[in-house]
Amino acid sequence: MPFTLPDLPYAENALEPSIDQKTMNIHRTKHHQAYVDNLNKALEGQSDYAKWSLDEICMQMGSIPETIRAGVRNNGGGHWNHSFFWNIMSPKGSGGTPSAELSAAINSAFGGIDAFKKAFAEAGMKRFGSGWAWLVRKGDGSLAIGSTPNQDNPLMKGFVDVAGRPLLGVDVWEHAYYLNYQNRRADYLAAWWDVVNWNQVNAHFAKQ
Ligand code: MN3
Repeated sequence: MPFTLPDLPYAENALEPSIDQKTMNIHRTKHHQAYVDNLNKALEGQSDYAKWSLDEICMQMGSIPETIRAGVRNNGGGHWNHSFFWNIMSPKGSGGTPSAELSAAINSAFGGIDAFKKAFAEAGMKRFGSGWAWLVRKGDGSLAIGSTPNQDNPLMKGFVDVAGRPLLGVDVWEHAYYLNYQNRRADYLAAWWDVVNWNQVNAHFAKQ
């Protein structure tokens, strides 16, 4: 089964003013769609790997033959990251708050939610060029902040600095914010907290 573009769990304009409708439309129907199409192309005729789930593709990137790996890494990562990103956002006021369990883990790792948000935004600001910032639950259960270039993600063990299960992630490619914020990545990151779907982040955290 080829991969397909997932539906948004809310209306295209539902994240305004943090993320405007035009950005959301182009981001999803052009950029994300291109990752889906190019992932399918990269896996064409690769019956061994075409059966894998998107999670498996990311987690076992080292097993993907080098002849197709760059295409699978960039586009499989792009498909995974954007599918995840749409779901960890929700309209302002509807995303809930960090659960008691997640709050305790954040306090223990970062010294509080404000300190966490500051460190997370810093990871997004320091990512030079295009990439992502992540809150990750590592293999030992502890939380960490990481950032990845391009469309890499923390599932790609052996390819990234901070590996583990992503709980939260933000796209800091210019295509994610440039129409509305131009060069003001910090303003985008500040406004983005309004549309974080903590209920979904809690669910990711509880799964481990
Ligand atoms: Mn993007």
